[in-house]
Amino acid sequence: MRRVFAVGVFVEIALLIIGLTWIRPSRTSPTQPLRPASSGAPDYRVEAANGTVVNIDLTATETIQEIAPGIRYHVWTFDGTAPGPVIRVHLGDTVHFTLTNASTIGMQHSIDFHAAMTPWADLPAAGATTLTGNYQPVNPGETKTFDWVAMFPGVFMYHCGVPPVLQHISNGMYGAIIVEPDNLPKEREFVLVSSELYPTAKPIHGVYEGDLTRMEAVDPQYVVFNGKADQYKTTPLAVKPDEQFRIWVLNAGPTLTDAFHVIGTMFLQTHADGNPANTLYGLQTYAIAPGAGAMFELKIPDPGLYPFVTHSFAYTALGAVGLIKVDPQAPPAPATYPTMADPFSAGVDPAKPLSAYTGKGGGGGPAPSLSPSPSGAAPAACEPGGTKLHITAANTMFDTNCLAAPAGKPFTITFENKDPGIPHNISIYTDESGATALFKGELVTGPASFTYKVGPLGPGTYFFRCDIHPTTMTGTFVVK
Ligand SMILES: [Cu+2]
Repeated sequence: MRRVFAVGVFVEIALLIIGLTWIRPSRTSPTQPLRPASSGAPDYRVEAANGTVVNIDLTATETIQEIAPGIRYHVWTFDGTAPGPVIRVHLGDTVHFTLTNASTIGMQHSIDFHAAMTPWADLPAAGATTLTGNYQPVNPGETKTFDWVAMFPGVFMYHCGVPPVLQHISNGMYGAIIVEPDNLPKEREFVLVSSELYPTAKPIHGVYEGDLTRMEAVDPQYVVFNGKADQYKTTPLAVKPDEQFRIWVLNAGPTLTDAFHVIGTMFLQTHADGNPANTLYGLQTYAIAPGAGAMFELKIPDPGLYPFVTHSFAYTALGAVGLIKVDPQAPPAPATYPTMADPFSAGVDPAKPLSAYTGKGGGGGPAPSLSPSPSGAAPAACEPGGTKLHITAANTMFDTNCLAAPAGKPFTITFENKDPGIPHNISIYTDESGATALFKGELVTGPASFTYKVGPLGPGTYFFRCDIHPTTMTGTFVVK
């Protein structure tokens, strides 16, 4: 059904939204002083590191996110939300970056910073069969660390670059990094990351997966700001009349252009890719290509409601619309800078903490450990009792730590998930590293039961787990 933008929707039950995590880098080892302010036109870059070293850690993992009211989607993420956290550094800073791949589904992931200049791959040595380098894939359970220097100011995309990149980006593996130029005036700010979403026609046990065929055909079901359709209709961006404010916009795509427009006003200044050296004045609409950004300065004199949209109207109705509420009663702009108190949601289902899905706090708790869990390592032995296996999940635990099946015969596992709203599955791996899957079960969101059909396995002692809770819901899988 097409959702028509109408005044009536503004009075929908107010959405509770949570603030998207901002990465506040821990600043260490202040090194050289910032370079002297230049005279004349703004500089568009620095030549070398001249700021501080900032530590940025991202964890790639998959979880469930509400992408439109009632639509729960299996997102692939950085740090548990799509988009991932907004990263903010200063021009000239050195980013000491670490990517941890905590994939729950055995997936390789990687990082690509548009704000960096570093090789996609190292020059291959003679006879090398695989590429190495900063942007190359990281295996599940592994990390990669490298340094880069923020030499250009602006708003830039970061994303996973593992093929098919279309799939990794469509499923949520992107975010914005702001490289703050020197002497940026302090103002109220907002960050909007636009993207398309391509869920399958039907959910599996209440959760939609990404549909690669739709991604390839550019048949999005939702076009969104900050990961959830229409969220700023109910939670407008509030500013005061005549207050100059700033919107950083990053278009993550993966494929559509964001024709960014605010109905009822004009852009005082538009900075292509957010670089103050690229300034345009008095624009109505600005086309932001996939993988590009812009920074807009606005100042709206008259109180009222001003929708922001993509002016590609086939897509506006898919969720790419929100409101700027110009209101004398708007809360004062935060005194500290950068301002982070503005409505800015990653679209995570507010009814459930992120920890319900990943065991990881939404506020950035410890990343899930991928080392073999004590329970999985416990010597468990059980004997095959036929080809119809049963297992139950309740309170995020399995009711057994051992399952057994006869060798060389197909079998079924009837899985009952008693945890309301929590997805679990069962997958079988050759060992506790989870690197090689023998069977991967689809997610089942409780309360529900489902019977998996598993093909014949050779004799051996294997490992099973829930991929969403890979360290706490584990056991031994015996085939003999
Ligand atoms: Cu990925």
